[in-house]
Amino acid sequence: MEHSLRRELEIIHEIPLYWSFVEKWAQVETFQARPDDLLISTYPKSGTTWISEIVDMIYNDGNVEKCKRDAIFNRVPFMEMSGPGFPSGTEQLATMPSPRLVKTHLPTQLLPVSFWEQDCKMIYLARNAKDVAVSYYHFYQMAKAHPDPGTWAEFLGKFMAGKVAYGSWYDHVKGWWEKKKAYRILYLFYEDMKEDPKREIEKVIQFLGKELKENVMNKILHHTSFQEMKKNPTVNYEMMPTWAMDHSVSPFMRKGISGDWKNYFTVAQNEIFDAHYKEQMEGSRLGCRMEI
Ligand code: A3P
Ligand code: EST
Repeated sequence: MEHSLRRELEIIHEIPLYWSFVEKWAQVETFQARPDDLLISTYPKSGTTWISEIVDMIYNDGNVEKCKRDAIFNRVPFMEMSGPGFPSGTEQLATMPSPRLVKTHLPTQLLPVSFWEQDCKMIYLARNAKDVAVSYYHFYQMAKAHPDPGTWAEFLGKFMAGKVAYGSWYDHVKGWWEKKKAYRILYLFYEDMKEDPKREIEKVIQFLGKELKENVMNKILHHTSFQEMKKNPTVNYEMMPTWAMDHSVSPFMRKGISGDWKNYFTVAQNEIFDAHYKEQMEGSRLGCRMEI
């Protein structure tokens, strides 16, 4: 299975993506968003699963048992996902009762237009580029749909050039930052969530127009901590078949920290990265903290 799954990425509207997603692209493009959908958008490896579990906990009033009803990839379907052996995200969503939680990694220009037309609320979570690159490198190794990442140095080069699934991190975070000006988007940062999860969860609750009791907040904080999520099979992706993801190569819930890039970047790589970063982010007011 491994050999048939690991294939080069294909290009769709100038963005590299898994061949199996591209194959069903028409379903994505024509996807019908509903006004009460909540879209959770991220560049891969930015804490998608974490924010998804937080939002599902808020929707279920902190009821842990309800949140354990199914795997996260069924509770919060991955809209553009499709591949042999899985129902596609759009198929899952079509039969799902409202209000739906929808996961995507798409850059703004590839998002189905119905989300803009319906003026859906959206939460965008960004994480600093260096930690994303390190996390993505491990994900490429454990999730079998990816092309061989090569060495860390090779992968880092591809990441900087935007030659990875979902394309350029820089364009992704900047694109969503711009959309925030005209649409209902709550723009959050992984580093802020690590620093003060309660403060960030409060922002989410307010954005959703909900009110939660203090004891519910405490339950959410505990249940969505890295330690709890790592051992929770409904969120740690151990419910995915091992032919698709091999946690013995690298667990999905890997480290869950900020600043792990320091263990991977050489001094030279860091200098080159910083210079390239400055160039790419020139003129944008968006700032990510590389550590906390
Ligand atoms: P690392 O590989 O750096 O550990 P995504 O869900 O977007 O694929 O992101 C996965 C990354 O988020 C992984 O990063 C994972 O460990 C981290 N993560 C998942 N749950 C987390 C949590 N509750 N707290 C902190 N980090 C978490
Ligand atoms: C890609 C990004 C992401 O955030 C989560 C997942 C989970 C499901 C993965 C997919 C992915 C990458 C492609 C696959 C898929 C399961 C089968 C498919 O081949 C590995």
